[in-house]
Amino acid sequence: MPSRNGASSFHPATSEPRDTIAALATAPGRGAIAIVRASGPQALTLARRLFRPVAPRGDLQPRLATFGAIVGTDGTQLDEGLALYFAAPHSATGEDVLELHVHGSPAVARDVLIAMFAAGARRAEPGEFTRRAFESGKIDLPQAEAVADLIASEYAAAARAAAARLSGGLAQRVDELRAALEDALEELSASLDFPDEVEAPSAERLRACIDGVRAGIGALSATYERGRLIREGAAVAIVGPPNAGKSSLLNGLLENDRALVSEIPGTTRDTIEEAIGIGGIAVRLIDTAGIRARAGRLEAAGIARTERALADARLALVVVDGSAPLGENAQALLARTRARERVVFFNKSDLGRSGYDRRAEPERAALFGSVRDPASLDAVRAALEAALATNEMIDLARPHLGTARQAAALLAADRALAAAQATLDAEAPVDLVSGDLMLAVRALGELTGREADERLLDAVFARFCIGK
Ligand SMILES: Nc1nc2c(ncn2[C@@H]2O[C@H](COP(=O)(O)OP(=O)(O)OP(=O)(O)O)[C@@H](O)[C@H]2O)c(=O)[nH]1
Ligand SMILES: [Mg+2]
Repeated sequence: MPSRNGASSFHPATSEPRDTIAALATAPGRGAIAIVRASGPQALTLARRLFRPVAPRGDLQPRLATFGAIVGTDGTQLDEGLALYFAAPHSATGEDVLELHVHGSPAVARDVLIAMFAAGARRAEPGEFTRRAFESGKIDLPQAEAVADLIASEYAAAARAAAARLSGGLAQRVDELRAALEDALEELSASLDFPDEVEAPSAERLRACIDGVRAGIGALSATYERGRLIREGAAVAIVGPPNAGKSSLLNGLLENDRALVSEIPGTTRDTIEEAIGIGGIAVRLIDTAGIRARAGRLEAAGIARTERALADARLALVVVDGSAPLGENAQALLARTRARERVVFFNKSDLGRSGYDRRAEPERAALFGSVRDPASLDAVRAALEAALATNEMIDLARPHLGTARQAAALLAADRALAAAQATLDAEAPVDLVSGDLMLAVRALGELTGREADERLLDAVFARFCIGK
């Protein structure tokens, strides 16, 4: 059955008839509506038993919402709501699908689900709806992974990237690379089968093929690195001398009094981490103990953690007191963060500006303000956003990798091709590259799901929630 991408089924259909699965499709808890969904050959049977349309000719039409009563298997009315029926193969799973939209009470949703079980459905496993969509060829494996990522994404950038991957393209690109290798393999095997009639492909021909595929793999792999910021977010370490206002800045950016603030230098002893979204990107803000040269033992332990956080951070947010002349701790910290990516904030503008006015040339672009002024907080947010966005974005319109699994599959393919290249470099007989080419073909097939075995699929779909 052709999917919307024109790809054929990825997975051989099992010969045994499938059962019908059911689960709550909306988030658990109270809401305006709850949707209980079933997929499988019994979907229409469930509708006949559990749904009574109000209109006289209210029989369920595929893809048309019908209003009526939802009843238990004993005929008790559970709620009023909508029934939506999708006939196979024109549904998300490729199977018959029934959705019952009821009022969003956890009790009603649970009763409707139990009624579905009583009428013959079985509780769906995590990700089983999406898995059925994959197995019926509606989506490929990277698209299924994009569904999980889209649902899991908390910030706009990650959601947009997952949405872009949902519309496909990666599997097609990988298929092209795979097809090039399969062509070469076919030529090799024909020359082995019919040595008198078919000439073996030349080493040059194979080399060109492998080079081309490795270049394609390299381009795709680079998108994984570039997507790191979107996937994992960025760690931003707030560092500065004691009492500069680091914890106040963390609280201001979070709009929440998360960290203890006091006029006593050395208030923060341990690093504190909180996530916020800045410019649609997940940012892990890390408040740290103030850095100063002469510190007691406990404070020194805190400073050691600060140093670690600073070393690991994607970006340093350096906070100093700009109201007074800079002390030696501030000067030392500014000097040693000059070589790295950072945002410098001269704080406490309400108290004076002598520190800011006498700042050194490398700090000319520094921000000046007060954590008590919302405009300053906006300026810090904007500076963080600008610093994080620089050339770390992927082109969402082009195929790009989304998961570590996909990156690992590409790496495996590339390793096999590197080995094939080494064989050619050693001027060995060309047919000796066959094994490595086959390994590469297999790894690429695992990426798209065309050669995925049960274990791999179990691992992919275990990441999903129930009902998806
Ligand atoms: N007037 C004024 N006071 C500020 C400003 N920012 C912070 N403070 C005060 O400065 C003191 C220190 O603030 P904190 O946020 O605890 O400073 P810190 O950098 O986290 O200090 P340590 O954790 O000790 O390293 C507190 O009394 C704050 O209220 C500001 O912009 N203006
Ligand atoms: Mg603090």
